[in-house]
Amino acid sequence: RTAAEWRTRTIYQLLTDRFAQTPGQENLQLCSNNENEYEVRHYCGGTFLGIVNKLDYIKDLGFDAIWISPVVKQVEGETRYGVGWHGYWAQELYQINPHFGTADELKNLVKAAHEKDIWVMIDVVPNHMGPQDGKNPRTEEYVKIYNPFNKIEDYHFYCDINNPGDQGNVEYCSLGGNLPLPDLDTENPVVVSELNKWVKWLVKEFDFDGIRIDTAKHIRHSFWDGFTQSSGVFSIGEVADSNPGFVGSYQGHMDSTLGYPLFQKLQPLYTNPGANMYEMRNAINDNRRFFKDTSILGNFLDGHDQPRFNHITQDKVLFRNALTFVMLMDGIPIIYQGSEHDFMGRPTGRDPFNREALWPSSYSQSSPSYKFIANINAFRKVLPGTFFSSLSIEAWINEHIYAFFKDKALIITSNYGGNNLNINLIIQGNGRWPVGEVLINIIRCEEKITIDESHNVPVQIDGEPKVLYPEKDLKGLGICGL
Ligand code: ABC
Ligand code: CA
Repeated sequence: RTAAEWRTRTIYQLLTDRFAQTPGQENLQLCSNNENEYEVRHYCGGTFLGIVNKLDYIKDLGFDAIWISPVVKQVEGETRYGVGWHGYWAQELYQINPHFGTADELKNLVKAAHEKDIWVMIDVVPNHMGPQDGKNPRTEEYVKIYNPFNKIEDYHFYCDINNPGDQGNVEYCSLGGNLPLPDLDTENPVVVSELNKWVKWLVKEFDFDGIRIDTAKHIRHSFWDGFTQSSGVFSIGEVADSNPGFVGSYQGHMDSTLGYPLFQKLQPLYTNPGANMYEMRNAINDNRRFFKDTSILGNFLDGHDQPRFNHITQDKVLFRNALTFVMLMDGIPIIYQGSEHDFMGRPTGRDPFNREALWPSSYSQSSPSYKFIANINAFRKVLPGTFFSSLSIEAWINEHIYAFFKDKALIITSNYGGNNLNINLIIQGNGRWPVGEVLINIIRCEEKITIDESHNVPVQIDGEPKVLYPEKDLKGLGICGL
């Protein structure tokens, strides 16, 4: 699948171990509401069969793609940070993690997803292998357990990443702090061709539609040209950095990246009514300056490495504004599992607690955030291709409000939160709509706004987001009962 094909999709990020257990073999007590830091770093029993069983839950939520955690076999040893339940600690690249199921079950998952028109993006980790606690990584004894990288010369000389400003340090040294992840020597041509061969095999064998590349900033840019080409599918790299110039420099070596620079603004701006929305203007301008194509950036509000949005604020009006922005701004929205039930990652909001099992939600499809997300996804589904290919245009801004036009839509978000306010605004239509045209708010269908005699849009802001669209263009499409 190509970038252009992915552009119209929305991605649900799920952690295989935490999403759903195999039907008939559930232990729903396992990992539910566990606040013990050590225990939550262990397997909770989610499986590929569990995902298959809950594909309709994802489909009804309106997603047409999923990003699943890495699937390869992990190092099994106990460590100070628990075990590799998350999938980022590989031992055997050509075997499937038996905790999640068999290779055939994984193939069936992809097949079942495709039958429901859900694409599958696989998380791949070419930077390092899994850690072994309390052992010297530069010994034959240590590296012999890995496949295919079982020789000392397959790895960089051990050092710690301790200087984030020094790209040499970031690329050649080990992540993981006091439990170092053995860093592959991705300058060694043998290692490079082995990794390229592997990703090609993985994508073909299981029929994946895209790859999410872990730790993209920890390998030199030029490595990615061959790697992404070998994969043959759309790629989104994780360059975990707030500098748009730096993150943007990776686009081209891979199709796209996660929207880290925008994310840096989203959480502070939408969780804190005191923050200044003019920063959003700057962030969007910076994105356009430094990325070749912002329409395919993987935008997110939170994820398994970030604090839960709903931990930072419990104001659901703010959450709905942030969701509206991230799901309709230029880019491919990525929504993290549990958002639809307002999970907050108790008690800290962060790793390891932001990776809750989903089963305590009982997979309810009637919770307010589930319905809210489903509604926006349904709206995206009926929009014409021009919505996704055209970039947003700022429509109105002040310290609290960020509103934008995108194709025929006018999207109004703010960070006032739920304060029962009532502000009247006139947004200039700039000739976009004829006098008398009726716009309907697809978030609250009873709200309709008529374009005034000066071609402008008179709106009343109460703190909730608005997604306005010409009513006549929605006829017959099932949105708001039209
Ligand atoms: C475990 C424990 C942690 C413990 C750690 C040492 O070991 O759980 O509590 O602190 C996997 C597991 C983790 C595990 C790690 C290490 O492995 O999921 O639970 O942590 O064993 C990817 C994945 C991530 C995965 C790995 C490793 C990589 O998404 O799930 O972790 O395969 C860096 C990397 C990034 C990585 C992330 C976890 O660490 O670059 O690829 N994610 C700064 C740095 C970033 C750094 C980030 C950490 O902090 O510039 O390089 O990411 O959050 C600014 C902040 C900055 C921040 C930027 C993005 O935003 O001020 O701190 O970036 O606003
Ligand atoms: Ca590296």
